[in-house]
Amino acid sequence: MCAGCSGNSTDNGINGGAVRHRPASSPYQSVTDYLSNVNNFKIIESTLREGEQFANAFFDTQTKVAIAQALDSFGVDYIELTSPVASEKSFKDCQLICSLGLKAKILTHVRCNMEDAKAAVATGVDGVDLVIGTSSFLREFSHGKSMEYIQKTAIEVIEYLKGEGVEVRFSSEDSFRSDLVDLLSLYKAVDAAGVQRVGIADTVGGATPRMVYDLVRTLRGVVHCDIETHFHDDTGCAVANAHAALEAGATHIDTSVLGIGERNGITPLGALMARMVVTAPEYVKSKYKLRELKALEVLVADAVQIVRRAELFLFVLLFSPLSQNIPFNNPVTGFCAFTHKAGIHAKAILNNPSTYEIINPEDFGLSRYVSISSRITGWNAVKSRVDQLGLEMTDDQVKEVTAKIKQLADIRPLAIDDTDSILRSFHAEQVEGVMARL
Ligand code: HCA
Ligand code: CU
Repeated sequence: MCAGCSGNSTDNGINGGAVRHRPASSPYQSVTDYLSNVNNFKIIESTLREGEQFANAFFDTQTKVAIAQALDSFGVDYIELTSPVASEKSFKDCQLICSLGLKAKILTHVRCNMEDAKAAVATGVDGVDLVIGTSSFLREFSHGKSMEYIQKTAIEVIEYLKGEGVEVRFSSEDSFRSDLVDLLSLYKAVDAAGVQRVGIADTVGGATPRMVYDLVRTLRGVVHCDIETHFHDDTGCAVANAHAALEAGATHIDTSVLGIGERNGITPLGALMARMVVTAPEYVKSKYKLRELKALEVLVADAVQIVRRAELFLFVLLFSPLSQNIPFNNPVTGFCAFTHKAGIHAKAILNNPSTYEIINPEDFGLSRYVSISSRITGWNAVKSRVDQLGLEMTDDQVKEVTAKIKQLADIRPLAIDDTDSILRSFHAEQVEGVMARL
C-alpha cells in the first residue's frame, strides 16, 4: 500500500470475489508434465548463509535467532547456516539455532572435506550441505583439485556424514561452466553413495531458464535423489531460473530474504513466492504464511540497512516508514506493487482487480491503492474516493473536480491529503452554492 495513503486504500470489497485465472483460450498455460515439481517444491532458505555473504550483512546472535524464528514461522522447509568453521561465533550460533526446536530442518553449508564435515556434525545440525567447485575456472584458480580427487573425497565425506545420521547434500559450485560429462559422472557417484540431494549452482548468475531446464532435465535422468538448485541474480534471471528448474524436475530451491547474498544475491524468497503463488496457488497458500512475508522482509532489510542513509531519508520523507527499507519495486511488498495510477487502469481495477493484477494483495495481507493524485487520473477513480469519503456528488461534479486535480497535478506532485482537501473544499463549495440559491 502507498504510504501517503496508509489506511486510505481504495478497497471496494470486490477483491475477494475476483477470479484470477488466464482466459480459457490462452495458449500460455503452465507446464505440468510428469517432470514438473511446480506444485510440490521445498525451500532451502539461505539468508543466514548466502545472505551473510551480502556486502552489508552483519548478523549478531540475537538477529540470527530472530530471522531463523521468522523464517520458521513463515514455513520454509530448511534453514541453511554459515559454516561453523568460518568463526567461533558461527559455530556457537549454529549450535544455538539447532537447539531452538524449530520445525524447519537446520543445515549448515561446508566445504567438502572431513574437517569441515566433523565441525558441522558437532553443532547438532539436521543436515550438511557439501560444496566444491567443479568448473575449470575454480579447479585451476581456486582449489586446484582434479575431478578424481574431488570424487574420492566426496565419497569419503558422504560416507562419514551418513554414518553420523545426518542428511547430506552434495553440490558443485559453478555447475553451468563445468564439463557436463564430469559433472554427471560425479553426481552419479554421489547419488550411488546415498546423498539425499545433489545441488546445482549458477554461482556467477550467467544461466538462462533454457540452460537451467536442459541441465536439470538431464540430471533428472541420471540421479534418483532430490535435486536442489541455487541461482545467482547477476543477469536478473534468478526467479525465472528457479521456475524453470522446478518445471524440469528440481525439488528444492535456495532463496534468501530480499535475495541478499554474494554480489547482488540469489533468488529472493518473496519474488519466488510471487511467482509460485501464480503458478501453484493452492500449494503455496496452504504451505507458506504469506501474510508474514512483509514483516520478514522488514526484519532482514532493517538488519542489513539495504537502503543507504541518504536514500532512507528521502524514502521516509516521501513514503511510509513501514516500507522504508524494502526496494520500491520489489514484487508484492514494494510500496507501489499494488498501486494503480493511469485512469484506464484505475477504472478497470475498480470493476474487477484481475484486469491489472495477477496477484491478490489480500493473500499477503496487503491492500491495493488506486492513485487519484496525478495528471493521468481518471474520473472513475476519483468517484470511488469521493464515495469513500462520504461526499455526495453527481458524475458531472466528479468530472469537474477531476479536471481541477489534473490541472494542479500538472504543476506539482500531489499527496493523497492534498487531493482529499481539493475534494472536500469542492464539495463544500457545491453545498454552499445550493444553500445560497435556497
Ligand atoms: C559460493 C557458494 C555457493 C554455493 C551454492 C551451493 C554458490 O558462495 O560461491 O551450495 O549450492 O553460489 O556456488 O553459494
Ligand atoms: Cu551462492
